[in-house]
Amino acid sequence: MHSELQLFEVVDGLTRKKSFSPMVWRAKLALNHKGASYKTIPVTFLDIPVLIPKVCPNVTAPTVPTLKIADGEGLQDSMAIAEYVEKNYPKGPSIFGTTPCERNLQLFFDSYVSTRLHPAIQRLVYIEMHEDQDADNAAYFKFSREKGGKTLKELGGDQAQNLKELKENLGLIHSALLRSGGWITGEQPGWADFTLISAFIWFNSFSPQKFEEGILNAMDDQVLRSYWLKAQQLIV
Ligand SMILES: N[C@@H](CCC(=O)N[C@@H](CS)C(=O)NCC(=O)O)C(=O)O
Repeated sequence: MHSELQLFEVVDGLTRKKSFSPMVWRAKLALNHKGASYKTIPVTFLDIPVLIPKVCPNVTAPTVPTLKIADGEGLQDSMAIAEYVEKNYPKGPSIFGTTPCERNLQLFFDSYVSTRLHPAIQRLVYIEMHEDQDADNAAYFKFSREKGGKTLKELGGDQAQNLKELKENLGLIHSALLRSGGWITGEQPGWADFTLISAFIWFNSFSPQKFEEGILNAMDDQVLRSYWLKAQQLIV
């Protein structure tokens, strides 16, 4: 059963090589952590609603990540995928920790990353995400994001303010890393780390310069840079 796992991941429309979605990366880091063997299926934004239901007909409102877990059966949602590998690959280190307390704190951290870092990162990369698409995917991206009436530039807002917000919200993460001296979850990385690293991958994929300024150089020490360097071993 395990050998047929297929992970749909969204890639940029220009090179079709850059896997950038933070939610896909959460799933990939969880699969890798458990040593699960899987194949990645790169798709562009426009491929998502066409290709995923073809392979996984049970997925009616497709998004990435989707993991094909059996013939015709897809599992949607990064958290559901992580839960699936945690349960089906009992060997190796745990993703969520071994006690309800560890799990709960990691989910709290997940919420912190999703609500305190993602919005500012999203505003910082709207333009670059659009620029890195081919014409059709660029038109889709612009149309879908501008539905609410604001242009991509307006959605991006004040870039200096976004960087300021990011820095403020990184403070607690920086303190946690300083205390742990390693991963957020201690000696082994876990779900909390996967959420943080995935947000960093997304940001760095579209704007290495703003990532350098907004994350790596946000604090006066090397804590975040060392963490990012350490995370490279997981990004495969
Ligand atoms: N909660 C879901 C989020 C899934 C989701 O929204 N994925 C985005 C990419 S990060 C997507 O598929 N977007 C398709 C689109 O924008 O057309 C998860 O964690 O997997």
